[in-house]
Amino acid sequence: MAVNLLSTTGMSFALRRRLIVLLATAVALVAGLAPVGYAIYLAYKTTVVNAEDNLRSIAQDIATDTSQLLNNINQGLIALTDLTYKCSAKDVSAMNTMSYDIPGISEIGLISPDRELVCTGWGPIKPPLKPELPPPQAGFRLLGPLEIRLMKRYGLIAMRQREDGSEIVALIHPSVLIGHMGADLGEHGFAVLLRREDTHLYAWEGNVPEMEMVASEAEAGDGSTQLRALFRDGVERTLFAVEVDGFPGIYSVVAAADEWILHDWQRMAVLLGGIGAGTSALLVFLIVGILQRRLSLQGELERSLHKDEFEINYQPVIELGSGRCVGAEALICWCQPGGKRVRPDLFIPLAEDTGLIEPMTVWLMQKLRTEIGQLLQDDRALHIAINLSPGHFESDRILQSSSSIFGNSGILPEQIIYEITERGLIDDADGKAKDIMRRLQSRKSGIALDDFGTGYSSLSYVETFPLDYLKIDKRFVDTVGVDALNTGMLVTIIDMARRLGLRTIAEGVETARQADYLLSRGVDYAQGWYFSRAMPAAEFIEFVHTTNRNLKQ
Ligand code: G
Ligand code: G
Ligand code: MN
Repeated sequence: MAVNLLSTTGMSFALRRRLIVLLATAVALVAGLAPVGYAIYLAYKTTVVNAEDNLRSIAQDIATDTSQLLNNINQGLIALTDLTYKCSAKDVSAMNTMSYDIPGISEIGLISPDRELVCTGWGPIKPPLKPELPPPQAGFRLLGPLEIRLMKRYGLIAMRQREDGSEIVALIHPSVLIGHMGADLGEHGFAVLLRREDTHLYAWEGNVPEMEMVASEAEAGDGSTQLRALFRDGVERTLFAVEVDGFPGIYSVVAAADEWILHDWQRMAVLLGGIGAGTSALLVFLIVGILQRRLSLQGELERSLHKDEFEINYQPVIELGSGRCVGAEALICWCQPGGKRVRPDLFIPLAEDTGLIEPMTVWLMQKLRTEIGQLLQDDRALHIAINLSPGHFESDRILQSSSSIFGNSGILPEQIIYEITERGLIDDADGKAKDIMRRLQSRKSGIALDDFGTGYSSLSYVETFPLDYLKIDKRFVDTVGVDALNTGMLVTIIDMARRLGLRTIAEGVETARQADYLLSRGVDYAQGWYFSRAMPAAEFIEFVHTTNRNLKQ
């Protein structure tokens, strides 16, 4: 019977499944990565701020140290104002003492007004040297770095002009400054002194490439200037420049490339990124795993319905007074290929959630029509009970499908009992469910309340809905002869049903004692293993015949 049962579900299952998995994966990725992304962003901000503070304070330290050093040298040169050109022993000794006393000075010399080096701490220079020097200039100044040929090294020269035009020069070894600049600034970082007019570097460490262009410049407070500059080596650097106090135009400059500034952050980002990726992967794994399982069960359910892999088991219902079989409850059963049977309580809730329950019930009605239609025609006293779900009461479709399936099947509407379960809550604010039940009843079908006493609104159901039967749940039947207190509940339920004019069906009857007790209390019908298990149609038909034939004899 290949009806298109899937027409109600719209989009193809495979497509929907892929979409859901994709969506869940995206959600899991976002949930796992977003917090980590934010943490990485915050860490980035903090790292940059810290690194810049660090660079600025290095530049300031160097400026302070340099200021002190140059000040000392300047003071020393001022103290030597009465040196004579004679280069006497006294002159030489004064120069020597000075170069020992003042850190940073490695040599002192005297340049005559006609630009000749006449005297040093080593003694008179004979004949005098004529070094290449810039034109004289008043006060203190700094030159260099110049290559000092004697030493084959670079040095800085501090000069101070005297009133007669002569100059005292001090040779400063740059290592003094470099010592102050020993901070580790990474492969592309450096610390230098810089003179504004000629952008000349006074002291350096490593290779200092020429600056190509300055991208931005900002006063960073504390008298320091922050720059972003591209250099000839193609590396962009952040620089801080601080003017050396007391020596206008001379700057302490430190520079570092991003790789140094972001070094710690990069390590942290890798770590956090790993954690985030791990979390996401775990989430994706879990969510997709759960979905796959659920979706695959759902998918299998849909396919099975197509392939007619379901069966109906009929559980006989016995009239307690006479022992007659008055019909059966139709229970759907999922018999997977390979003989595996799946219990309804595993797949019915899924079918209810996915709306598949409607085509399943349609299938069940069609199937029972072919299987026991003849039996029901032959014995008009027989009933068949069909389980409905809360979803069935949200639209008129059950009215249409039942009348079209049973319409001219030979099965009379009064032979059908619809069971509504108490487990799923029917919220009937608009009276829709009640209306559907009334219309089923107007065809003379019966309405039974299933699982009575197991839900939270048993009494409100009884009050709200137009019922014909009450099915007493197995757990009350189980109390017979065992649990006096709850037998009280059983008695109460039976009495209540009688007062409301409802016929009673006891479920899960397993012993003769239970059956006798229920009969003595006036229960009308019973089903359960004491009478028979649920069974396939052919066996059920046989069961009806033997049970009822034996009674007639
Ligand atoms: O005896 P068994 O374990 O098969 O019990 C089946 C349970 O599943 C019953 O509680 C019954 O309410 C439910 N069930 C069985 N068949 C159907 C069906 O066709 N539709 C609905 N909605 N429920 C069913
Ligand atoms: O539709 P309903 O929810 O009443 O389904 C009854 C459930 O109880 C089914 O799972 C069925 O297999 C089971 N059942 C039916 N009769 C007996 C019985 O006598 N004893 C036990 N233990 N289970 C039963
Ligand atoms: Mn039932």
